[in-house]
Amino acid sequence: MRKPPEISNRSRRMLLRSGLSLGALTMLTGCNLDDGDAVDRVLWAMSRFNDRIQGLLFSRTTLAPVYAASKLTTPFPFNAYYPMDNVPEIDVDNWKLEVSGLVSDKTAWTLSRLRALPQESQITRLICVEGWSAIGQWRGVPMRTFLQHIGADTTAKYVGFKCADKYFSSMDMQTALHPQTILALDTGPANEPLPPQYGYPLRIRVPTKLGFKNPKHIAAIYVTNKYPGGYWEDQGYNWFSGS
Ligand SMILES: Nc1nc2c(c(=O)[nH]1)N[C@H]1C(S)=C(S)[C@@H](COP(=O)(O)O)O[C@H]1N2
Ligand SMILES: [Mo]
Repeated sequence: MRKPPEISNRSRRMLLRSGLSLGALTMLTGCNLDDGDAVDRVLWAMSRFNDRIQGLLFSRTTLAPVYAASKLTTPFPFNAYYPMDNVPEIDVDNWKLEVSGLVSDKTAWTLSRLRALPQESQITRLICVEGWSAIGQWRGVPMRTFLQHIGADTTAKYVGFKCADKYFSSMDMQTALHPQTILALDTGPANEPLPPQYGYPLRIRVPTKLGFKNPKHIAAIYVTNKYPGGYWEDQGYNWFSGS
C-alpha cells in the first residue's frame, strides 16, 4: 500500500489537542514518538476514527445558522491554493457536468438543464481553516434533488467532486442529502451567476462543513463506496471537517 503523506503539523496539533497528550498517545500505541512513520499512522487512524464519530453525530435535520441580508460580507474573500490570477478560465459553451459511479443515469448535464431544476437560496457563513470566515449568499440546486435526478444509490458512502483546476474533494452521503447542501450557480446580494473566482460556473456550497469542503469549478460528480479523499484531505486535514 502507498504510504500516506505526513500529516500536516496543524492537523497534528488539532488531533493532539482534541484530548490526548503526547504521553498518553505513546502509552496507548506503544509507539516511539521518534518514529515519524508510526506516529503518522496513528494520527491518520485517529483522524479517520474522528470522521466516523462526526458522521454518527451529524444530523440531516440540524441546520447551519442562516443570516439576514444586512449581514452579508462585502467584498467576499477569495481563497484557493493559487492566487486570483490563476483562476481557471471556463469555456462555458462547451461546459458539461459529468456524472459517474453508482448512479443510474450518467448523462452529462448542461447549465440550462441544471437551471431548470428547483433552486434554493441561502445566506450562511463560510469558515476557512486559514482563520477567516465570511457570510455570503448562494443559490442553486439542492444536492439531494440532483442525486434523485441522476438515480444515485443513496446507500453509497461517498459523493466525490472533480474540479476544473487540480482541486478535488468528497463528502459523506448524509451530508450530500442535507437540505442546505447545494450545487450553487449564483451568489452575491443579487444572486447573480458565480463570478470566475468564486467557482464559475458551478460550486458546492455546504454550510455544515469547513470552506475547503466547498469545491469550486465543479467538472464531475461521482457516487462511490471507495474513500475518495481530497486535495487538502490527503495532506492531513480531517476529511469530515464539520463546521
Ligand atoms: N476548485 C477549488 N475549489 C476550492 C478551493 C480551491 O483551491 N480550488 N479552495 C477551497 C477553500 S480552502 C476555501 S476556504 C473556499 C473559498 O471559497 P471562496 O473563494 O468563495 O471564498 O473554496 C474552496 N474550494
Ligand atoms: Mo479554506
